[in-house]
Amino acid sequence: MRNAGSLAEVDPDIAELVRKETERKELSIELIPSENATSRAVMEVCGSVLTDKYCEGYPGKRYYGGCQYYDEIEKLAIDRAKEMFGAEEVNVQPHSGASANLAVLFGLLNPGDTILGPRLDHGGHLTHGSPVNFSGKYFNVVAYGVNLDSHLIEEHEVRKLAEFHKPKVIISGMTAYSRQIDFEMFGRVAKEVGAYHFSDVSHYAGLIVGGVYDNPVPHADIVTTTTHKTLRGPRGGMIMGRGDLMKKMNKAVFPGFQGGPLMHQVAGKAVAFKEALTDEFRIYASRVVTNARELAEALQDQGFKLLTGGTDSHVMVVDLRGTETTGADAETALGKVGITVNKNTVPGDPRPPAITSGIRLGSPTVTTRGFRTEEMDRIAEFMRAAIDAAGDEAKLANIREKVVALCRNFPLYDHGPGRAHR
Ligand code: DSN
Repeated sequence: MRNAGSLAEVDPDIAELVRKETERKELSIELIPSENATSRAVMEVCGSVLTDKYCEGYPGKRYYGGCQYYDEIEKLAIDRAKEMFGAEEVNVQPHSGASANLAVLFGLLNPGDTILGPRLDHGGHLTHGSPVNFSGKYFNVVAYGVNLDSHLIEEHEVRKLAEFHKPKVIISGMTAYSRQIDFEMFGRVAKEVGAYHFSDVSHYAGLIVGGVYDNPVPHADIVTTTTHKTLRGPRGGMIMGRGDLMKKMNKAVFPGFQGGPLMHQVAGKAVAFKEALTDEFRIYASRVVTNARELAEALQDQGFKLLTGGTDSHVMVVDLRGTETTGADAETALGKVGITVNKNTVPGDPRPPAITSGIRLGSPTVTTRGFRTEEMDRIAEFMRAAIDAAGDEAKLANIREKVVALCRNFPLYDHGPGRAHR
């Protein structure tokens, strides 16, 4: 018989961990740029009865009965996604950004074909051709990097590699690149060498929808994104593109790589897309960038060096080369005061990926909780103080108290800590 008890009754251990995680997030400054905090409405639908259903196939063409409401849900998600990005066709079923990218590469290419993608250690993603990932194992990968002085992507580097290696796909999109990516340039070079331009805007999607970062859709054959970063939706991925190519993408997603779509997540995407199409979201996106720029300035005032000297987006990378602090040291010291960041390689990093010489920061979650430029200045002060105090537990505890006090003034889950999980 189905258990009708609440989570706290059925599994107090997990309930307690959910409570602790809610408290951790409420009382810490979340600067991981790929994370955010979804709305109550998104959490509600993701924790709803929709989690129970199999809907293999697509709207109107399912392999299971009882899918009529799911067809409507998926169509709403697709229509809203088309409106957000001006895309011709959309597939909202990928379980994640990695699943979306897997489907795109296998949908467009045959194993052994050549792809030109960004280097992982220069800010690309595992699925853009890393040797430890399917993308690097099944395809012949040529990687472009950023200029080692300016840390910017340069057209002549992309063009040179494209002309020499004649890839079938050129990937644009980064996970640790703070500046505007020139999608038009990638589209132009791809056309010149007869390649598809595949753009992965997982990091920038919310900024694009909010009108504060360029949209690759007019310049790319296929665009993928996750839905949970700046877009502030539930965890998941999606694929957008031209009608003719999307037929291949749809087949690659299902039955190519996935079985039943996670319809509670698809519904969560639909809800998040509705939220993202509001004026309020446009203001949010613009504040994300304003806050990131302020944080970048304030960190530099505190003596930190930033790759490219700032940001045009939500993300920035602190370059710790030439200091005694490693990325791992900084992540640990900041973690002790309740500032969550991730260590990150910098281009040409002399340290191994488990240590690194950088930390990656972003403003999406702190902007969601209502922080403005004044709070960005305080974050920079806390970061300087925490890194200088590394190893001094008393000093770190003192900074931690200040972080908690600041967070208490800006509740993240205004529907009440943990309530969305009940
Ligand atoms: N793990 C994500 C990020 O943090 O950028 C990319 O998938």
